[in-house]
Amino acid sequence: MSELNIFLGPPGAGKGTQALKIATEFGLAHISTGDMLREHVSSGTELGNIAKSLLDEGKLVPDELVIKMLLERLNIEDCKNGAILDGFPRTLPQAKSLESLDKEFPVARVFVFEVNEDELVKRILLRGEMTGRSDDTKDSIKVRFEVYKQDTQPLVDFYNEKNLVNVIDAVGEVEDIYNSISRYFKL
Ligand code: B4P
Repeated sequence: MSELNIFLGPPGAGKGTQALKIATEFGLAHISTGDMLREHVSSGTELGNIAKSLLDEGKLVPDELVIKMLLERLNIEDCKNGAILDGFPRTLPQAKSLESLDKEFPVARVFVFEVNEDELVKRILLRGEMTGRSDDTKDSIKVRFEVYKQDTQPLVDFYNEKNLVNVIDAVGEVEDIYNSISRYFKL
């Protein structure tokens, strides 16, 4: 049995930053669907060609494609000790796809990152300037926030009903936020 830990939160909330640290410290696989999709785009795969314009516009890649990609990833050896899902699920159908894996890959914890919108915009635009990431633009941010509210935020209720949610105040020093998450892995 390999436990899954879901990192849920709006764009720029710091899911990727914290997922990398937690995965490294606790020997878990770090699965970022955003990173995986960007790799497909840069290697020009069929999935990458479909995903490119959606990513740039801040829209979600179709569920069936992301679910297939994720399920294949979970079969890789490094997931045996458990994994952090960074940016998956982002929709109800994606969350339901995990329910069918419950015996082998149960969802153990869900961390909901809370950050106000002004701070998110600041972080994302700064990252855009520093890395040139093609979806870190004003137009795309607006769409990404709308998509988050409509498609992803309902997952908080979905996992609350299962008593799996831990809310994380994700404003402040990276190290302090890390400490508030890592304590759940030491219980
Ligand atoms: P993601 O790659 O998941 O992008 P994100 O939500 O913007 O990033 P994250 O919250 O991880 O922020 P980060 O740590 O980097 O998704 C990109 C796109 O891929 C989506 O829009 C969608 O198109 C597609 N996609 C991905 N998954 C999908 C799915 N399941 N279904 C369909 N489509 C999918 O932090 C942001 C910035 O803040 C960084 O620069 C960081 O250095 C900084 N930062 C972090 N912590 C900070 C702190 N405490 N204080 C100040 N700055 C901080």
